[in-house]
Amino acid sequence: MADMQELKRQAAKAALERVEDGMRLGIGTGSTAEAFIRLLAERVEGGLGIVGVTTSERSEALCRELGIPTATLEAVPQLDLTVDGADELDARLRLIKGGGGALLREKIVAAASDRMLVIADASKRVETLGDFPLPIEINGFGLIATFLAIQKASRAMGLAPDMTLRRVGEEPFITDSGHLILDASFGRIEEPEALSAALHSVPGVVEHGLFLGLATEAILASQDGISILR
Ligand code: ABF
Repeated sequence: MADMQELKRQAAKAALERVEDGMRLGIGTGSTAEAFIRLLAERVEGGLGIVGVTTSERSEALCRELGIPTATLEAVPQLDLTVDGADELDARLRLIKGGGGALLREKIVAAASDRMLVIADASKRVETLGDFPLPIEINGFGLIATFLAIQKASRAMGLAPDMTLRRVGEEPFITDSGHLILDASFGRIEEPEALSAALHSVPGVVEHGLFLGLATEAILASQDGISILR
């Protein structure tokens, strides 16, 4: 029986079939994306020519270590394909991302790509988003005011999220872009589009982990094999 890491590797391996020579490739973050990076490195060593734009310092460091050529999004602002993991996805390819704290760059890179391919083990597929706490990246200025404004905007939608500031030990977690993250447990998010708009209406919110209308395909690996969602 394949363990979780092996399932992630299988999804990553299937994703490699979508990668073609000459592609400008968005490269995700997280353990599934790392499995993809490791397999990609083998192909690059074998002669595959791609340029990667990474979504985190962590993935950038791994790509460099493994010899995958990378460029900044400033240098390569339009991408052919992004391959990234997710924390949850529904049947309409709506996602929650950001458990790894890289949601802002992940969203910018996905939006700059013609296609976004999600790779995950099949346990990430849910009927309704929201079981996984929604990461909300916020500016450090006015943290409490932003917290209260998010509560108010949520309440106006009939939602009462349980929100906590993400920490590493005693210290607040700081994103690659220097912001903070609130993890907001909504339980069920029946209207992701409306919640997305409500969160974007709060000035201190930099970005949130609802990825809507960005993913074009998902490769899900389970004990029964690979399934594709489009
Ligand atoms: C990133 O890594 C995320 O946006 C998501 O939070 C996470 C998925 O983690 P994993 O691949 O380790 O399950 O893609």
